[in-house]
Amino acid sequence: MTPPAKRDNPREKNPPQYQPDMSVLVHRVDLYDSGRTDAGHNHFSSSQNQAMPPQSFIRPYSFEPPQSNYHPPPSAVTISRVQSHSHAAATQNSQWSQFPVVDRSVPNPYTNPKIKKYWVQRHRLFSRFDQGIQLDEQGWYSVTPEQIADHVASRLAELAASGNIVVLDAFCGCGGNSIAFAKQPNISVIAVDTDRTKLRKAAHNASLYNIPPSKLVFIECNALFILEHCFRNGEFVLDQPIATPEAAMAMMAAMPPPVAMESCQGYNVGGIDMLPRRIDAVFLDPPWGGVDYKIFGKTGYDLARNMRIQRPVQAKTNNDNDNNNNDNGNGDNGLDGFFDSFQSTPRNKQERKAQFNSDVDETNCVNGSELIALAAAATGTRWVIYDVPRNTNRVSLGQSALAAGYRGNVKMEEHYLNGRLKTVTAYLGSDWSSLMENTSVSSTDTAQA
Ligand code: MGP
Repeated sequence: MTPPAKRDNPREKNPPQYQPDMSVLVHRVDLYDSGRTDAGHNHFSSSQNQAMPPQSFIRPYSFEPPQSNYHPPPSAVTISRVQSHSHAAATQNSQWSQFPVVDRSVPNPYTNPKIKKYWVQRHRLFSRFDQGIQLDEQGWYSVTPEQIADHVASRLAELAASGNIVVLDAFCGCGGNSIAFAKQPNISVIAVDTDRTKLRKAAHNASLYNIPPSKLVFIECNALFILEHCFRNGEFVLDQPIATPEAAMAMMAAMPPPVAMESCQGYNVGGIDMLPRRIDAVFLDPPWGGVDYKIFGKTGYDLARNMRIQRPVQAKTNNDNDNNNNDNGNGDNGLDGFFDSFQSTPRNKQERKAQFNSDVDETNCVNGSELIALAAAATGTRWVIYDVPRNTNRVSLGQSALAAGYRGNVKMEEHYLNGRLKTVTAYLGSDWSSLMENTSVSSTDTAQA
């Protein structure tokens, strides 16, 4: 396969002669509709590899409690492309070669024509789609294709190697990633979403994969409340004394109203009273702002500037809020806002950029960089797995990781399906410097100063 074109970047010719605070290690994983997996593929030639910097340029991983006044400069981050030896061998999962993964045989039943591109890929999203998978329209565009979700879940299972762990899936949606995590023998899942109808669909979908109900619990709540108030260093703290009256007031103001508990296909679906005493890892697959995320260009999506997650909107009355409330934490109050971006007449790039996240209440949200800090503080392990847009600026990821307290290195895994970049996942909270044996500095992102 032809190597991807690289922009001329002076840092490639003159690799940095210092140890950066943070190295973003970019690691390509190739997955195919045939089920072939080529994890650790490196598309740079050996001559480029000969120009690689010494391993000592990468600091080992560590974590320091974040300081509120620390704003890491772009120069604190380097980007390196890595190849893994341990996963370099191709493997084959026969399941994927058994059915047409891109399937045009059944016409798209949805009235919205934009669903078509996802509809033909429905077996990629869920191999058991034909058994009755349920998705809402938002689910169609945001669910992680099953092969990728399984791959990410297997990476977390590897991290956990010696023990059983609990992962909090903060933005569960219709359940693609939660199901993949729960398939792993050593992972249990707390699946969170603000929208109960999504949780019901996720429970239904989990039942199609025969996930034992003991491994998967569904919580209706805004994930920000859980990350900010319910867990600290992995422990449940909502019932602990609160340090200051101000913190107590903030917590009380954010406290979600009680919600009903129900059983869906044997799975418990309810409120924060069902949270466990401990979580080990946080998985983040948040709303990126709708399908327009690509307007920021190939490497232009900045986590701090472009991602907005809405905090809970309070003070709803019983009349306008029931179990099916539409505050989905996306800043779009349900599907309407999102589908405006699907259905409105095409706008020029400038207008689309200006419109991006325009319906979010800027006084009541966190950005995609702050989200990392919240998740890191909630876990004891600092394991945070973060699905970010494929055009995420890698320097912005490195800066966000530094601001959250991470030092040394993070891994940014690029998932290619049939040779085409589909999704990107960042793994924070582990030392990846061992991946650096065959490395080329390949920084093409520029800091969004
Ligand atoms: P895509 O970019 O909309 O599709 O989403 P595709 O087929 O690569 O687009 P094309 O127009 O370039 O051909 C690719 C994948 O990204 C989806 O399958 C989802 O897994 C994920 N994804 C897309 N969006 C818009 C979101 C989002 O807002 N949030 C999350 N968490 N994932 C998303």
